[in-house]
Formats: sequence, C-alpha cells, structure tokens
Amino acid sequence: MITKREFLKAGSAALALPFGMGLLLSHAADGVIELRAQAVEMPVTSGSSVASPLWLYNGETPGPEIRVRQGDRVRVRFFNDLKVPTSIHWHGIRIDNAMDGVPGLTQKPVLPGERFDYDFIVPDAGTFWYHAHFDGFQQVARGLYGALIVEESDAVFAPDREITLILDDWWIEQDGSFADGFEDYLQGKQGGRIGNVITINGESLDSSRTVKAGAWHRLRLINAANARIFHLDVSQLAGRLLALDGFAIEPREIDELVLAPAQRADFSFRLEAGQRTSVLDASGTLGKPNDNGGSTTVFCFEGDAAGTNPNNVEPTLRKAILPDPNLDKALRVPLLMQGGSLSSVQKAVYAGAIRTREQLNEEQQVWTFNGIANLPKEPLFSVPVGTSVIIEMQNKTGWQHPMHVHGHHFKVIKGNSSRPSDVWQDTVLVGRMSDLQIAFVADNPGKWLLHCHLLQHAVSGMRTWFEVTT
Ligand SMILES: [Cu+2]
Repeated sequence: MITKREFLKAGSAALALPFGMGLLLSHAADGVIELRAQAVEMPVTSGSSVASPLWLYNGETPGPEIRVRQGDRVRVRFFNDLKVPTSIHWHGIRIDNAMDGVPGLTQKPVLPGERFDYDFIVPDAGTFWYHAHFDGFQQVARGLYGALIVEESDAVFAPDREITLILDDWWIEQDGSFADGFEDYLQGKQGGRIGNVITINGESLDSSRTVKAGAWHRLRLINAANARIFHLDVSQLAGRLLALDGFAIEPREIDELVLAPAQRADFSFRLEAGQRTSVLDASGTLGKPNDNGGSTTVFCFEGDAAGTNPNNVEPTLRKAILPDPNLDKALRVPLLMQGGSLSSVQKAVYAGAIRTREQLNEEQQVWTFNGIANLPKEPLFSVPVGTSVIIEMQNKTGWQHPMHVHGHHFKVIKGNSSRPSDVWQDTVLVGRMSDLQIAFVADNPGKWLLHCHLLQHAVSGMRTWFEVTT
C-alpha cells in the first residue's frame, strides 16, 4: 500500500505549492477550469498507508484550490466520472441562479459520464468553497470539496503569504472503509456524522507549516466537515480576524473561534524568526491533550530563520458594500425548526402528504421546517427582487443547526450567533432551543435553497426554498 504522499508524487499533476494543494486559475490559459469527480482509493491523511474509497475532484483531497479575481467570469468544465449523479455548489457566491448547483431546484443532476459547464461571475472577493450538492451527506464526506478563493482585484497579501486550510473530519474504520456505509439513521437524528479522523488539508492534527518571518500572512480557514463544529483557541495566533464567510469585517483580536460546518474565517498574523504559534482545540474533543497537559494542537506555524521586515504594514481588506435590509418594511417569515431524536412531533408533511411519526421515521424524514420535512412544492416565500426579508428562526430542537442561505449574504439582527452582529454571512449557527433572526435584501432572482448545513439534517428534512422574482 502506498502512502498519500507517494501517491501524490506518483500520480498527481498538481502544481507544487507551498502548502501542498493543487491550484487552478481561471485567469490562466484559456480561462476554462477542468474539474473531474472521480473515485480514488487513497488514505485521507498523509503518512497513512490505509486507503479509503474516496470521491475527489481531480483525484486530490482537498480538491484543487480554485483562485480567481473579483469580477472574473469563472468557467468550469465539470465531468462526472463517478457511478452516481452529482453537481457542484459554489458556496457563498452571490451567483447566477442557474449555476448554483442544486439538483431539483436550479439544474438537473449531472449523470455518470456526463458533463456540465458552470459559467458565472464572482461579485465578491473572499474565501469561499465548492462542494458536491447531491447526496451531500455522503459525497462531501467522501471528499468532494475544495477552496474557491476570490482575490481582491488588487492583491492584498503577496501570493506566497496566503495559506488556505480546510478542516474536515472523517468517520472511518481501521481498514479504511467508511463507517456505517452512510446509513446510520440514529446519527442523522442527532448531531450528524462526526468523524474520528481530523484532517487539515489532508494532514493530521498538530501539523506544522513554516512561514516567512516578519511578513504578514493571511490565513483562510474553511470547515468542510459534515457535522463537526470546530472550537478553536486562536489566542496564540498573534493575529486579527479579518473576514467571516468571505466578507471583510472590522479587524479584531479574538481568543476563540467557533467554526460551524461551511463557515469560513480569515486571519492576518505575523511571526518572528523561530517563533512558533499554535491554534489549539478549545472543545476538548479532538485527539489527546499534549505532553504539557494542555490542549490538543490543531495546527501550528513557525517563522523561518530569515530576517524580519520592519516596514511590513498589516494589510487590511476592503469591506463589501451590500444593501442593508429595510427592517421596518421587511417581509417577516417565521421558520419553526423541529425534529430530531428528542422530538415530540407526531406528524408532518412530506412529499405533499401528511405522515405519521412512524411513517416519517421509516422515510428517514425526521426534521421539519414549519411542519414540512424536506423540499416543499411551494416556496417558503416568494418576493419581487429588492424585497427586504427577515427570517425568524425558532429552533425547537435539542441540537444546533448551521443554517445556510443560497445566493445571498445576511446579517443576524436578533439572537446569539457566536459571531459579531455587524457582519455579512451565509451560514449561521442557531443554538439549541433558541431563536435567531436574519435579514437580507432578496436581490438575486431565482429559486434558492435555505437549509441546515449539517448534511445529514439536510437530507432528512431540514431543507426549504424561496423564490425571488423579477
Ligand atoms: Cu441541522
């Protein structure tokens, strides 16, 4: 059995990058990016020799990092080499609806052996990601995701001062096979598929990266896990939080970062020569405490031996200007969230008919929005373009839900999201048994998904949609 490193050396055409990821540029060559979804037997972590049946973009985990510039037209020629249908969703991009990658709502699934050309403009600079959006609970868990980085039109950080880290967890057996074959029903009723192997760009916990001493770096973090909410102690990072869900914020120092599935966070940081800094696990659930009796190190950086550059000024990001919703005139949309293993719900609508609790259990539809499990025929709401909308989420379940709105960014106007309230975001963590309100201007025409990004929750009921009409 070969290790992942040997595998990459032997078979991958990926460009050599400082941090080991393949790279695809839209503003290179003919500007068309080629992505292939493929089944690949390889280990999930470098150094391991136990292969898992992964599904990957271009045979890489994470998939190749796509780098484009703000305002670019992005063209992706996508081939499905898998034996199952799939599609790609461009998470967080305020995209043309037809390119959003949601089978059943915005496109047909891309069948085995077929091709789909994605073609869209990226209006906002920031840290985004792409992932499969068909049977996502399985396809994302098997590795179908990658970073989508939209650079500012004028480069803010030097290219070799940029570090993208994708956090994931995998639930695999000793022999490398995926635990439960993606059929564990009970997990879907609770906190979802939490893995037993953590990876950071395919490296295991405590991986170290050398950075240029004295220079400001930009760290882009992406949580690609199905269900795991990362609690990171970033107090040692000696940097500042620059952006959340791709969008620039007022830079600030923070000690702890809660990163729910699909969320992103950008930091600036700088190290002196020989200085080492660690990002630690604040949840107490990752790995084992280190020899010093402290928290587990998730990843760390070390300044190289080069001299410092005292003239180096910390770069800052330009804030995106999005229209603020008119809260007085906004359409208020209640969203009652129910279900899960502790639920008392006795009946709900599924596929257009009222079902009993037993029937819902049989159909594995155990979560509901407003009494409906999974995509209803009618939208949650339909509004003309430009309408301000407030979604009043009432989480009556004993679980947390990272709620994601497609095609738009929103602000939290009421409730605790464990994030600053003045930021635009596309995924918000709604606490158990709590209320939270988000607001945005529905300014992107089309049919948009609104769902829980805990992917087993989504497939077993926590999905709805809304319509923005012209
Ligand atoms: Cu959920």
